[in-house]
Amino acid sequence: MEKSPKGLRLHIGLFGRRNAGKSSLLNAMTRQQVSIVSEIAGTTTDPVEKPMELLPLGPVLFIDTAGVDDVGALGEKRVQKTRQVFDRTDIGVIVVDAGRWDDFEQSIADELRGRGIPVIVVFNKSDVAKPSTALLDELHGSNTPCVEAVASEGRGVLELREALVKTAPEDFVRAPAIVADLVPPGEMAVLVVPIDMEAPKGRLIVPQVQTIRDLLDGDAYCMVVKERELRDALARLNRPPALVVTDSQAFLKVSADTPPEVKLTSFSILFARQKGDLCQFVEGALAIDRLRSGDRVLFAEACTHHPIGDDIGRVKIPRWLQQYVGGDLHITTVQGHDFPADLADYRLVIHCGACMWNRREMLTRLAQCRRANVPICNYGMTIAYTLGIFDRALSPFPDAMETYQRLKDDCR
Ligand SMILES: Nc1nc2c(ncn2[C@@H]2O[C@H](COP(=O)(O)OP(=O)(O)OP(=O)(O)O)[C@@H](O)[C@H]2O)c(=O)[nH]1
Ligand code: SF4
Ligand SMILES: [Mg+2]
Repeated sequence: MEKSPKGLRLHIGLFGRRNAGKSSLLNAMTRQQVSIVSEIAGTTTDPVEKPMELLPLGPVLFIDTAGVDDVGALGEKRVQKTRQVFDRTDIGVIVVDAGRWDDFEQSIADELRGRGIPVIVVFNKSDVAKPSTALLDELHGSNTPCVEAVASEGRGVLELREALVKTAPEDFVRAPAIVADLVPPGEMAVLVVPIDMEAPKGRLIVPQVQTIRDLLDGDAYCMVVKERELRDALARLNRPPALVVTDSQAFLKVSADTPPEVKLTSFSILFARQKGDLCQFVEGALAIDRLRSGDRVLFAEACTHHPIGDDIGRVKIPRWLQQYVGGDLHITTVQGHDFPADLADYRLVIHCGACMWNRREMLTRLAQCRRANVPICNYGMTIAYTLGIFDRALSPFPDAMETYQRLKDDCR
């Protein structure tokens, strides 16, 4: 969990006056007693660093600082140390004590902004007092994300996580490879591309093209076949490919035609990893087992294409899912950037591969689902799960496999 070098971590500085609840917020975010909390102002004297994996963002480093409203000789040293934290902060979180925003908070905000560091304001102790509307309006006016929290009770943690995902500089939301890390240089991947009614005329679709490009960038190579020719094509190779990637719709046939020792996954799962968080989708897949007839399921597609015939998101997956559940589900479909603000009614969200989106948008949706406590899965993983080939489809991804095994064991 703490394998990433410190330099690659997103550094999140927690600033604010003494006793505002900075240490309480850090403990709530990490769900550990990392930093000492007390009612005595000035408890934290030196910056406290805590590396953690903040899903879905990745490795981060929280830096809890001493309250910088300190005065006096000792205070000055603390102020100095805290100010040094500005130098290594990628995102500054200003923790506000019960709505109190004075020159002091304003000066931290100015300093951070002056350095080009994005700012998030956490209005802590919102059980005691809330910020004024005028202040909120002003902060919204300057596009500063604001979060209400009661850190001592863990409230506001998910909202802060979401704000961090939205605010993180682009470099930190940079996507992992599509496939190049799974196929070493000089090795081959076989891509299975059905040419059916849904295939556009005269070209391949974006995920297929991007996968080919990523393999070439990684000095690997590939063979592209339709599912009918796969068995014959594999038989011609004098050594097995490093990976087979199929369109999800051909999963069953491709799984049957690919020798068990060859790793197999789908384009949709590759993109689920690149755009989002496979482990959260694994949790979502396991939620399929808890679905009951009549439950509401939200299907979300990033593109606004017109569905045709046996459309994957409109017809096929709903059919497989209902067969698996053994009853009718109440299915709603949304497209494009429309996504319900209130997800509470849904038992599961099933998302397309989001290949046309940037990672940040997908991560924001994942954070939204997590906050609403609604599981989310994606098309490819739902198909693999309902068809009973989930283990196989996850075999190239050890982290996701581990999450799957752990959650399965927890369910027992
Ligand atoms: N009512 C209420 N109390 C809180 C909340 N968050 C923290 N506290 C309490 O406020 C006090 C100070 O919390 P800390 O987390 O130590 O504050 P800090 O900002 O780290 O303080 P220094 O390290 O002294 O700068 C403790 O008694 C906490 O239990 C909250 O949301 N509501
Ligand atoms: S973004 Fe979604 S709907 Fe659009 S092509 Fe990719 S997977 Fe399909
Ligand atoms: Mg503290």
